[in-house]
Amino acid sequence: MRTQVAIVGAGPSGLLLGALLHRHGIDNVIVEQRSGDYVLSRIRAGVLEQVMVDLMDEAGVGARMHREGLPHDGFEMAFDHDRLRIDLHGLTGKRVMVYGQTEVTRDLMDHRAQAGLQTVYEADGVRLEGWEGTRPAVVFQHGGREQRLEADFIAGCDGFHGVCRRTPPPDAVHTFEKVYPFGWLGLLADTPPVHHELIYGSSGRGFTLASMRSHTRSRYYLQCRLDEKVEDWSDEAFWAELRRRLPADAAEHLVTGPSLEKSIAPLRSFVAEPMRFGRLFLAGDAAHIVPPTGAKGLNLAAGDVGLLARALAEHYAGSDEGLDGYSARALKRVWKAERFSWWFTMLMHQFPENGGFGLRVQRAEFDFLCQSRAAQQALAENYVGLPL
Ligand code: FAS
Ligand code: PHB
Repeated sequence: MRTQVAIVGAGPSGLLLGALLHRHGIDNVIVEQRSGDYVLSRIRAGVLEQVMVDLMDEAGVGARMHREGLPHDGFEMAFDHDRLRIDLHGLTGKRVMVYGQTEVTRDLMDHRAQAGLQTVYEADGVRLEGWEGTRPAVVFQHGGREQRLEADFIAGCDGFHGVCRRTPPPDAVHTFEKVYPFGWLGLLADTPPVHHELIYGSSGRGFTLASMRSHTRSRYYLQCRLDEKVEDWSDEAFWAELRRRLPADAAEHLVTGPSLEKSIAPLRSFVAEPMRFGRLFLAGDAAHIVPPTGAKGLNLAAGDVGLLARALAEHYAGSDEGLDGYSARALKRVWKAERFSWWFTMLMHQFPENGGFGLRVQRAEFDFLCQSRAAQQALAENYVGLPL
């Protein structure tokens, strides 16, 4: 098999890159280790920045997002029972789009199938060859035999646990990591959201996020200990704890119901540098992870993919300036999102190890946000997403 760009991973990064390359007339094949149903079953991000919305439109897959997505002009922060609305549109002129990653993935998969683009699902033992030279290849087992996909370039879009970042020699990859001492217990339910905008809450019992997927489907998160298991949490226990952590006037509107999905996600900040190794380019979670507090993970992945698609199009038009500058340019945006996601996580979560002083400093930061439009504007600019 041969193509121009071999993409490893059929998550949002790989699928969006494939769609953008197709728009530029660049042939590409995706090699994915799991089934399409498995990829669709993962419940993850919920908020899209304008950069992501624009890229979905550029890829020609934005119609359902605009039809069913919920444009949001702001969100709320709550410290115990004090609330502050961050007026994203008033402070930045921009808004965000509430539209689940599952739907983004579904739209991209449907587009890929309709365009007749090849995706190899359930590929085993994926490994990369020749990425240091000019004839890279992705080798894998499929249909009971070894297959070799030769390409001009390989895009490593295979997420945090993928093979691509682990392919170059360890001393060629410089990693930076911070692991947080808690996780997020998430629950999805067909119940009306508790509020028309997202509420990020910090209470003595821990962090809470009240989000949504539509006017009839809610997504909630509770900060939980790393030694907790999903089976420790019945639906009733989750709803009771959520009600205790939400501001009282929001909790009054809480509608409970059976969970459609419950999962615990660990939180980490992680960056691998550089994001290019010869003809191998990393994008999305393969290169970086942020704690989901700032709703940046999926959006950072989209930013990488937008830069990489343009750089590859320039290559085939005769210039390698974009490819040569890809890693440095992507990392500048990545580190700003890493900082914001870390800052917002440190502000909103409970860190018992920081004692009373830590609690007072968090409260002082919230009080300063309440009194300073400049501080709110800085938060809003980061939340709506920095320019590509
Ligand atoms: P993904 O991990 O989504 O996709 C990588 C793909 O590569 C997968 O399909 C995988 O099966 C495949 N793969 C892996 N190894 C392979 C191999 N060796 N060969 C072939 N294929 C391989 N972000 C937010 O903004 N908000 C959130 O609330 C949020 N919640 C999250 C919860 C969890 C549990 C996780 C893990 C992430 C969450 N994220 C969130 C971040 C998430 O949305 C990612 O940023 C997003 O999925 C990134 O997409 P990809 O880079 O495509 O990586
Ligand atoms: C979600 O709806 O899943 C979501 C929204 C905002 C975040 C994290 C997750 O910051």
